[in-house]
Amino acid sequence: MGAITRLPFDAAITDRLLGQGGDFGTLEPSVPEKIIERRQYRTVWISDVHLGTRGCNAEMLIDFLDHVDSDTMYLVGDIFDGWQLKKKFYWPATHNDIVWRIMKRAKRGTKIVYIPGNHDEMFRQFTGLDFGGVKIKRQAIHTTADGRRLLVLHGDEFDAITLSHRWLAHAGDFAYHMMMTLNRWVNLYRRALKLPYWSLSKYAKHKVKNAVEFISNFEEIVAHEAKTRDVDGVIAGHIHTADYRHIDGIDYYNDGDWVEGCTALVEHEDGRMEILHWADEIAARERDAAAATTDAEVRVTEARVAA
Ligand SMILES: [Mn+2]
Repeated sequence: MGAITRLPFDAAITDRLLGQGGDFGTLEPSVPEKIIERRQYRTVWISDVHLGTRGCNAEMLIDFLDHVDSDTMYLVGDIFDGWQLKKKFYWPATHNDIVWRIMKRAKRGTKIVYIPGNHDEMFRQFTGLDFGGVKIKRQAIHTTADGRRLLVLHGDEFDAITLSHRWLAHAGDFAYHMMMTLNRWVNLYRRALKLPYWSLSKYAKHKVKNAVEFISNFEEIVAHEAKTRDVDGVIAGHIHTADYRHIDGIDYYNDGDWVEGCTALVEHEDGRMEILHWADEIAARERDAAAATTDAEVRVTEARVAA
């Protein structure tokens, strides 16, 4: 009976997510928004946030959203993890805070395009609609300031080619979740020791030959597809590996993820593209702050000596 009375997960989850007062803008975030001067970019791409899972690095993304602004922002899929939410509804306040911040910047005039991925495919049924300034699309063409046309898509469209068997995808999914759990524990331990954030899977991906081959296959297949579409380049997510490669005349970009890598792709005002590793950006900011404090202490000491 349970299986029959249960709502289809699409309806159940979208109702629970969208039904929280129906308007995230009226709720106040649990982590107050930092009102500071932000770095301004022409465009920002983020994907693979996996809201609704313990793996999501919400604190790091909140910090990113409070320090960076853009004219346009693309959410390149797997923003929510419907697969995990279906198993167990996990939704901490910080995950709400991210939705709140995205809706808030839409209200403030940032053009936001949301391209659902495979983990948030329940939003694909809303393709063509606009939720409070967030436009839902299946894919998009972005024109850079220097006139390049870039195809933006999540990238799971190519799973059938990159993974020949479905069970392999699930085995990969299991191994991935094991690795993410380990990654979380390693970093809780590192944080206790005041060591900087370290990505286990980033390390593993560079060590494991199969993973390297898989990533490189994906990149080539996506670039090849872009070439048939008569564009200058392509921007994807999905494989949680931020990268830029020039493949067969095509600019391939991947904006990475906010589970372990914590990366975003940004376009500067002149069309120059850059991958931001947010853990490194936080570390640099903290180093600068520490240096400023030391400088101030030195000045105080010098002043005392002078007096
Ligand atoms: Mn995906």
